[in-house]
Amino acid sequence: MRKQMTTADATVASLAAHGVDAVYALPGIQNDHLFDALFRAANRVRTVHTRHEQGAAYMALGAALATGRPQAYAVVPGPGLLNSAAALLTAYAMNAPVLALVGEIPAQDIGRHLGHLHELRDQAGVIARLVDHSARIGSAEAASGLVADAMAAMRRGRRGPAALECAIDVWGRTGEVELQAPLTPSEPAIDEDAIRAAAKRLGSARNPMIVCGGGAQDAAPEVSELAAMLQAPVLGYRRGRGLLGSRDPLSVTLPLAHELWAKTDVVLAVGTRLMMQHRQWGMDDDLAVIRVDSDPAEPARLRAPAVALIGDAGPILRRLIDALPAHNAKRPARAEEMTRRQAAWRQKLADALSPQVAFLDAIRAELPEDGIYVDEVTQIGFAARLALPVHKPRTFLSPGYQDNLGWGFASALGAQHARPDVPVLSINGDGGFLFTANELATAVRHRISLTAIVFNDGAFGNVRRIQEEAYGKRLIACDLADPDFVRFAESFGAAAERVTDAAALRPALRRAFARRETPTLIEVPVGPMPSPWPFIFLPKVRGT
Ligand SMILES: Cc1ncc(C[n+]2csc(CCOP(=O)(O)OP(=O)(O)O)c2C)c(N)n1
Ligand SMILES: [Mg+2]
Repeated sequence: MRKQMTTADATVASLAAHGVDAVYALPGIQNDHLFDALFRAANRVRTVHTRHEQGAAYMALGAALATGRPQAYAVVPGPGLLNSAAALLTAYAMNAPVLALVGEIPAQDIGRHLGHLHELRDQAGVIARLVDHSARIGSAEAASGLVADAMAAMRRGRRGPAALECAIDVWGRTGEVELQAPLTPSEPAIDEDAIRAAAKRLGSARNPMIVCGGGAQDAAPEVSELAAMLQAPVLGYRRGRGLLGSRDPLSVTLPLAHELWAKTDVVLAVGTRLMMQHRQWGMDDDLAVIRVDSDPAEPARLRAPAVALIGDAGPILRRLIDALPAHNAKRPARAEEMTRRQAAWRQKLADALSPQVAFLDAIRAELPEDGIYVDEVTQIGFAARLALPVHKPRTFLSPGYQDNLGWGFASALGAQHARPDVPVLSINGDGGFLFTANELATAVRHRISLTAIVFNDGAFGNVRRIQEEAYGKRLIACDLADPDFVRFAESFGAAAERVTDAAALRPALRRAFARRETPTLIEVPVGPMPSPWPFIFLPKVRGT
């Protein structure tokens, strides 16, 4: 049914039709018509305004990661877009479905270099370097189809963000609009020969291993079934954590997987680049690699695998589960062995990484199993990647290979906004927290009950330790003048307290998780912490 409406109204109606129920945004004149449309659609799409564009984009990212559903943010062109760019880059690295709605100067002046407000030379070209799918909306009639295309692109092949630009005058133009229904992205047909080849390799393996990355997030039941059939340990590091819950004896953390690597004869790599294994642990011809990836270009990037299966992990693993019994050898149950090995590593890490592991134990004891932990580039974060038990998919959000300091607090805010039904915990260093601490105002304004811990060592501690160890203790650019974090948070209207050890952190977390509609900041003063890096940058154990 055709209807007279503006480009902005058509865009917002299409977003709503795709299940987008929030737009994280920071307004400005180029997008005034868009906000007018958002005002009219307020009963279907909530507009969450932030204090900086990076906050808006990180909130959309956090919401996308926590829900697995597409999310959107809106910013003005030029500085607005560039302020959001680190988050968009991170969404790309994390294959997260984040749609950027970006304003533009008047349509007829694009490319004429007149110097309009917020003009960015070749903005479309800049955007095209940041995302795989982008377009400029040119009319009301085109808007809905372009939203549907962008939504489909974010769910097709290698997942990731997309962007739509629209000029200031085009947002307000009207036309006869036919709303485009959501498209179903086509999946490549499953390669049955490759399934058989993979089933044969896995079936005859003596020491198989499964490695999961972010691309396996929606295939947790299949991973767990395959692990049991193969008695294969499952490694999820960072973005693959929680796919096989940490209580399962076959769920192993990074150092234990490394310990098992030299003897592994077949590895099933699901939605992971397998970067550490290729570049650090080593590969050789005695190890058959089976790759499952939605990006056809990915499996052979580092080394041609024995078998590549291209497409969505869930259906591919389901086919593998069907095909495996015909080829599967009998293997001894490995639960006892893995439990023993994992316990040994737990002790080793607890001894070596103190006080980090004690803080993580306190966090795990209080954060419910379906609560969401949001990682940061900080000492407790590095240790969490190795030692925090994770029980469910999408409950451990870690920023992928960008590892960008300061992503955490605003992303966690988006996660908590999109999942008000579970507690979300953001951990931060004093350095990273001040990247987006201004969004405390957003948390208070929109009544988002996020809990954030700031581990305060008065330093870019990671940088300081590297300088101490590798540069003869000469220190530059790593000491920090910090605010009083408790008074700082309270001045925004947030709840805040300071605790000095892991025992006191537990009741503080309990109080925080019980709060509704009020954010909490917990400051934990800490000293320098032992290095996690010997447990992360692990040596080569096979190949040349
Ligand atoms: C965007 C970005 N800039 C710089 C860095 C480099 N970097 C890594 S850790 C770190 C210091 C972190 O300090 P803090 O947040 O206080 O954590 P701490 O190491 O003290 O626990 C820096 C500057 C980075 N990872 N990302
Ligand atoms: Mg610090």
